[in-house]
Amino acid sequence: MRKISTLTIVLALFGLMLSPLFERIGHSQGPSTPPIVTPPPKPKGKFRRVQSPIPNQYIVVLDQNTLGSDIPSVAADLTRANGGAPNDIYRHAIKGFSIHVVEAVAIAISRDSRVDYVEEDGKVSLATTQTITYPDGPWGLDRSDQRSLPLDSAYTYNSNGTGVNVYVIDTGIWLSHQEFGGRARAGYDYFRNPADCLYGWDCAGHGSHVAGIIGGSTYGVAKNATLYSVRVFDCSPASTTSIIAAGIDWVTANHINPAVANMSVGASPSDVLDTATRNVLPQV
Ligand SMILES: [Ca+2]
Repeated sequence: MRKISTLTIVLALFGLMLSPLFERIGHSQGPSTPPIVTPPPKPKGKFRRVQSPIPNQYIVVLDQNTLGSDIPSVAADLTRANGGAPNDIYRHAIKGFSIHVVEAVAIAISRDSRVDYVEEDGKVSLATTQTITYPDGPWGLDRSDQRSLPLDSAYTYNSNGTGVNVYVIDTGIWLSHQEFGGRARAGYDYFRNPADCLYGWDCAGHGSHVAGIIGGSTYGVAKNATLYSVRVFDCSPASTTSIIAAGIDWVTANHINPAVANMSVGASPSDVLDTATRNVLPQV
């Protein structure tokens, strides 16, 4: 069972590479050892469980050829026939909707020919942030500009991210922080109304920390990038697959190129997150 501790969209590109199907061991000495053949994975069913499910919450993924404009009517049709009501609608990173129903209804919906699969909504947590004590400042910044060790106590760069839009899918950003110099903007906030003066603002700290690593004027890698808050965690370090998917969906539809998306979260394996991440990758 694979385990995802940190999921970063940029790095996820590498995670999408196919695992080798065959593995050979013990072939250099002595009698030859027959190759260990890993059987191909079993086809997944249309109702898919996750490691940390949220009871009675599901994400319905429709056939990816479904027109975005048809999704609300298909969702309404499916829930009228089986029960429940659509919650969030996804049109871009995935095609589908979230729903709060008992398991039997979710299973019934999964059997519809218009449905690709139904996945249990899952708990998502923030990656742990470790503070590194380093005599002359951030270790990561020093390390990011050199492949070989030892560290040279310097971060040398010839580009500062000017004109690049970075979407931080996280707890929001403390937009007025001096490290961001007015370059941080509210992009999306799952929890607050756009009219709220705190729309997109961070009340947990993680997203601001991440945004600082990316684009802080003193400690950031891209010191002049434009930072967009995509707020999918409220003031606690816990969220759900369906909410994260809503944030990725927004980035897929609304980003301005050239664009980079970063997501530093921990989640159990999820086809919904894999699919959404795969679909946002060519966009940013
Ligand atoms: Ca260095």
